[in-house]
Amino acid sequence: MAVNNCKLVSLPKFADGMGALSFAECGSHVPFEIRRIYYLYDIPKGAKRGAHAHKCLQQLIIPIHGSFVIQLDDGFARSNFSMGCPDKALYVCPMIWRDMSDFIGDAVCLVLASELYDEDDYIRNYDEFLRLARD
Ligand code: T46
Repeated sequence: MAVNNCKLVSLPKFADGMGALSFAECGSHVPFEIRRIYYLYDIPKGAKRGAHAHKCLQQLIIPIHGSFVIQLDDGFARSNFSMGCPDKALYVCPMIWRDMSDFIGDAVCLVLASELYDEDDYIRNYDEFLRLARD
């Protein structure tokens, strides 16, 4: 899979003097059935997360609050995404290494995932990832 298969997804936004509302629906904005959600929060300054790839998992990453940077790597090319708008999500396909950094503004990262948690789906060694990705 290539980083080109990962893309920013614009979510609907309804804003008025009372605040804003965004949503994501399977089919329209989420290209998989959602089997799990999880969220990252209370992230200390300077923290780095990710540093792994998934063999099968698909995800939609939504910056609910604050901002952070995600670097995606398919073993050949890399792309950086600055995530800071709650109505701009990032779809990440399988076999993409991700590094997350620069969490600021009490960042909260919501993730919609296509599968239940499975440690066997993780590739946590970068050399192993490169070998598999380039095969
Ligand atoms: C990604 C970024 C955005 C669970 O028990 N269940 C879960 O659903 C998850 C996601 C994690 N865990 C456990 C496994 C680890 O012991 O929580 C611990 C930290 O998980 P992980 O190393 O996956 O955390 P991050 O923040 O580095 O990465 C996660 C996702 O795994 C990853 O796919 O894109 O959030």
